[in-house]
Amino acid sequence: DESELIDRLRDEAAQDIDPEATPDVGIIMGSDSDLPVMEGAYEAFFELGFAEQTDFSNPPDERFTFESYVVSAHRTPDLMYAYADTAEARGIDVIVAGAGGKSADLPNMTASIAFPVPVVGVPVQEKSVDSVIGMPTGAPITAVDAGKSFNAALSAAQTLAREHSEVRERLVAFHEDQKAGVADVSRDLHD
Ligand code: RP5
Repeated sequence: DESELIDRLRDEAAQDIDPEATPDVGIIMGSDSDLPVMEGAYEAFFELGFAEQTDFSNPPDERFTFESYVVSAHRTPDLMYAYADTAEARGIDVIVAGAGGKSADLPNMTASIAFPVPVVGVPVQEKSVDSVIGMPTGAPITAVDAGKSFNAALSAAQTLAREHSEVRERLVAFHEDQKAGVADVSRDLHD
């Protein structure tokens, strides 16, 4: 339940774990009903060779990993606070946070609490955009357009790529593949 999860996050934050053994990215979303939209983030990370890591004590073979949780700003505000507050100590380098509705506060509140860990916000619907991006000066968030969780993951990977050349190489390969795909379609149109 919520308090067990909060205790686990606090416990993990207090452990002296090699950051290479902890998830690099945290994907969080306000409700499991956000999952169909947030699937794009998982898809992008898998495409870049990331694995999902559910357990600190049992890291997968892949070097780069993400974790994911449902965290609601309004139903579980204590969990939201604990997740954001422990992110840096738990070795999370960047957070992808999605929320929907008109009060899509998970990304923006997480960005404020987790600072300086960067947050890429995903407005799950069009009506969520203002809530995700409308931050006051001094409280930054980076955000993608409504529903563009795939891009949010790419953006998060770009942040990691500044420090990890392996992630950079994977992004460059992705970009090249994408260019080739567009060029192929273009040629087909003329055939
Ligand atoms: C938001 O409320 C969530 O991010 C979700 O998009 C929306 C509706 O949640 P459910 O009522 O479907 O759980 O906080």
